[in-house]
Parts: sequence; structure tokens; C-alpha cells
Amino acid sequence: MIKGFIFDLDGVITDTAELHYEAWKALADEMGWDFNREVNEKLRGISRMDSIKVIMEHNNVSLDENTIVELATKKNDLYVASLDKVTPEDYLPGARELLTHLRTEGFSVALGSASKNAEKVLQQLNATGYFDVIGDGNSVAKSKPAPDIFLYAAEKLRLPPANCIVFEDAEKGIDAAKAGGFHSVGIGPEERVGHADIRFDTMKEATLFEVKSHFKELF
Ligand code: G16
Ligand code: MG
Repeated sequence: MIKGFIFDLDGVITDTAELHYEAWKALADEMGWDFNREVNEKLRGISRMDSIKVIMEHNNVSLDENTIVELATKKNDLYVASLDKVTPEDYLPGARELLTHLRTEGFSVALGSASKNAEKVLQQLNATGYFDVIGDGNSVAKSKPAPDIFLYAAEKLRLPPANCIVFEDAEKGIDAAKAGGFHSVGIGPEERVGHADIRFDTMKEATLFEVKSHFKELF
């Protein structure tokens, strides 16, 4: 039986990817590094430190660990400042409706995000109240594709993975959900999240009615 839902944040509840892009781009410009939307796409769902390593690899740059941390912190300061612009208008279409519906139907709901800034984003959206548990980049050491963040969220909800559905927009996020034994809903194109149990192009199509009709035997 499905009793819980675990949501990724960026790309599922709201689109912070654009703000991450702007902050990485500003850092890259300052460093004289190449950075574009295609490279940004590779950062979807992965941690801050994994992200800077992808950007450095793209530029054939290697630096000592302290410098890498310093640069990632610089990007983060820019990103965090830009979060002040996020408002309750910035839910992805359909996301708030689904969260509200899950609340009225009595499901347990958790966040399972790689971001260390997830709480700030939820506050800006006025979304904190939709979640029983917040699992974020501060909750576990190993980031996606490791299943740890989703296992953490399920444990806090006191539910086994088989009783939970994970919503994810990232390839590595679906990998993480599957590795943990969760049911999965992919949000995005086939080539990115086609390996999820079910897939919707956007959150708008991912209504509780649709999800229930796909996982019929589990409700
Ligand atoms: C998000 C973004 C990633 C970002 C990561 C870490 O993940 O998709 O691009 O690198 O968080 O963010 P921060 O630098 O704020 O800790 P998710 O899991 O919410 O999709
Ligand atoms: Mg995501």
C-alpha cells in the first residue's frame, strides 16, 4: 500500500535550476571558464561539490580541494542571495495542487532534495507546511544516485520504501529511488527519466488521479 510520497525539490516543486545556472555562470565568467546550459543540464539533481567538479572537468581544470570549496561557496552565496526573488508564485504548475491533495487525503509527505538550501526555498514558496519530514543536502553524506536521502526520508516517515512513491526530475534521482527500492515517478523527457516506473512530461499532468490509476494495485 502506498502511504507516503517523497518529493525532490528543484525540477519537481519549483524550478531553481535557472537560479543555479545564473550563479554558476557568474562564477565561470569570473574564472574565465566555459559554461552553458548544456553543461548546466548535467548538474540536475547532483550536489554542489559534484557540480563544480563537472564544470572543472568540462574546462580541463584541476585545483586543490580548499580552492574548490572556496569557489563553490562563492557560487552558493550568489545563489542564496538570488533565492530572495522566489515567491509563492514560483511553484511549477500542478505542484501545489498535488501537495494540497495529498494533505487532504492524509498521505505522509517528505522532501528528498540534494540541496543544502532546501529549507530556504520552501520558506520562500511558503511550502514548509506541506511536509512532515524534510530531507535535504544536510541530512545525509552520500548524494544521488545513492539512495541515502530517500531512505532517510522514508525512515523519518516510518515507512518502508515499498510504501512510498518518489517524484524526481533527474536521471540520477530516479537511479537513487530505484536503488532504494522505491516506486518512482519521473518528471521530464523519456531520455532523462524514462527509467522511472511512470513518467509525466510536467507536474501538471501528475495529478493524484493519474498517479493512482498507474499504480492501481498499490492504492
Ligand atoms: C538541487 C539541484 C542541483 C544542485 C543541488 C544542490 O537538487 O538540482 O543542481 O546542485 O540541489 O544544491 P545546493 O547547492 O543548494 O546545496 P534537487 O535534489 O532539489 O533537485
Ligand atoms: Mg531535481
